[in-house]
Amino acid sequence: TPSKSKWFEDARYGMFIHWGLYSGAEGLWKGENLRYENNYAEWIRYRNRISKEEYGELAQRFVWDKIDPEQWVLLAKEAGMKYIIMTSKHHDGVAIWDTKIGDYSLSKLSGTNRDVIKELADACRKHGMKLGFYYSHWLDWSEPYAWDHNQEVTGRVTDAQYNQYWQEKVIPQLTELLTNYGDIALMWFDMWIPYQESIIKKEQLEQVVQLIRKLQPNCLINSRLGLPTDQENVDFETLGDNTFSSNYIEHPWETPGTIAHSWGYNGQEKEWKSTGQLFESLLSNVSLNGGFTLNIGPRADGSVPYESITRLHDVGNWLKKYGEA
Ligand code: JFZ
Repeated sequence: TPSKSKWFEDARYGMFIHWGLYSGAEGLWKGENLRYENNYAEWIRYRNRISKEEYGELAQRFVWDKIDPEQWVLLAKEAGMKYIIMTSKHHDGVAIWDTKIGDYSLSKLSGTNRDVIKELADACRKHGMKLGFYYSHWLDWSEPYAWDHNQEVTGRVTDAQYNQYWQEKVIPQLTELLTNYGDIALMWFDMWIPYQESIIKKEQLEQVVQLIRKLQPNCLINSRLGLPTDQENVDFETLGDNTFSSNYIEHPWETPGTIAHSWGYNGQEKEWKSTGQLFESLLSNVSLNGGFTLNIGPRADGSVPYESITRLHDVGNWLKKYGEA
């Protein structure tokens, strides 16, 4: 294993944070949550066919006096986690940082001068926490030339149109994320089909790899970028969510798992995993040479639900007592 992934293989346990405009919807739109193949709160725009403009109004629900990313870092530390992966742009296409690429960002929609990604990056540096970004490259429901996997919202696009989205949004936005926020420990992409079955071209994915290697040589890239794991350009494998591997895997790997059912905050959440289930994911992965990235979904005011805090503390207290230092 190349030494740049050593920290990741030692870390084993990290925090995933899903936080975006969808957090303000809390899993409901005008009292409704339409049925779909998944019931994820962060999919509300797609599921309920909300227009880009109306969806943007959710930015008014963010409570800036209360939002404090340092609290997420402190919670991760208490929980015994060694890295944080933050959603910088989810499928809804909204940039959580103050992007100069277009005006569809949380900062501009809210009319605030705050850049939550900057604040989080500063807090991570202060507390010695590794920081990575989730970036939805494949899907972007806010762009007519991007993609949703059923082409129901964005419509059918040509290869040339898709490449325009790629060159004019994906590459410049990734450049910002990899330039303006200090050391980025990893980039977590999210395409769960092989690129050959998608609209994405191999060259486009390789362009992303080259960009990351140039701007942040130590930054790790996960396998959901879409390129095969057995290649130079993927540094760790991301297995299907909430699944465990049943056998030892030599190369670095993790599974993402969410503490509830949704990844983003859902006010109607009913499926909280038990602390025992969380231990099971963590310990079985670690015993097979893998890691566990446990997701929380803070509210639009930045607060973390009590159900999450208690579970994180329970695991963290056990790690303090029995975990490897
Ligand atoms: C994706 C997203 O659609 C979801 O909103 C969340 O961000 C999650 C981390 O990633 O959902 C997936 C993708 C792949 C699998 C499951 C959920 N999978 O392979 O089992």
